[in-house]
Amino acid sequence: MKLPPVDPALAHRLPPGQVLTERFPILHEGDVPTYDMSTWTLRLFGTVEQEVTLSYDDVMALAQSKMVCDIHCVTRWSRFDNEWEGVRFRELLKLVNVSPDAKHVMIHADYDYDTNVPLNDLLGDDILLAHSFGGEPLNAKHGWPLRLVVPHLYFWKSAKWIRGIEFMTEDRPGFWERNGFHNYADPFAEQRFSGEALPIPEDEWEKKEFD
Ligand SMILES: Nc1nc2c(c(=O)[nH]1)N[C@H]1C(S)=C(S)[C@@H](COP(=O)(O)O)O[C@H]1N2
Ligand SMILES: [Mo]
Repeated sequence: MKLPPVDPALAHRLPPGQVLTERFPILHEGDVPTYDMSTWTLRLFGTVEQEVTLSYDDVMALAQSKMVCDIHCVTRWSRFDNEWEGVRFRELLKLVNVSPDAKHVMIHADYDYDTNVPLNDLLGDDILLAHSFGGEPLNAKHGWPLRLVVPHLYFWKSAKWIRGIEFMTEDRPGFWERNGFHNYADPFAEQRFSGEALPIPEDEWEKKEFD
């Protein structure tokens, strides 16, 4: 499918090598989890003074924020103006006393997914643990009940179905970062791979499920 060229007024928002879509592709490894929300937890651990385990009600009782952002997947699709609602990542820092030498974070998600992000990259207004998208609860395939959204990095860093946040003094690679993808993943710098380019067909994402 040939997509129309991007409106020149919006072109600066499209990173190099990306194609704009209005659809919302669904991409993940493994199955979509189902949860009993009475037992669902989000665990904050690692280099913290006290570990905390939050219930879904605990998460919903934290300050709620809305944010609109563009998203950029390494498989070359970008989608503009996505509306999210949830809890800012930095709100969590008030719950655990993070050690001053914690510089990195590992996001743990179902099933067996993880991704690493520098702590500094998670402190902005636009970094959310999102439970809603476009004014509706997230659907199961896009990460309900809770996903991270990190707009300024490729979308694999925005883990769906998050269950744990580990604060770390040393960096460690997550799932895609161990499998040839870039450790930091800035889409505007085209940081797709850690070494040689991996063979991802340019139209692969068009064959995925959408909604
Ligand atoms: N738990 C989990 N989160 C995940 C993934 C995954 O496999 N498991 N895939 C990532 C990748 S590669 C992308 S591009 C986005 C896709 O999010 P979407 O399905 O809402 O478009 O989720 C990310 N989060
Ligand atoms: Mo992805």
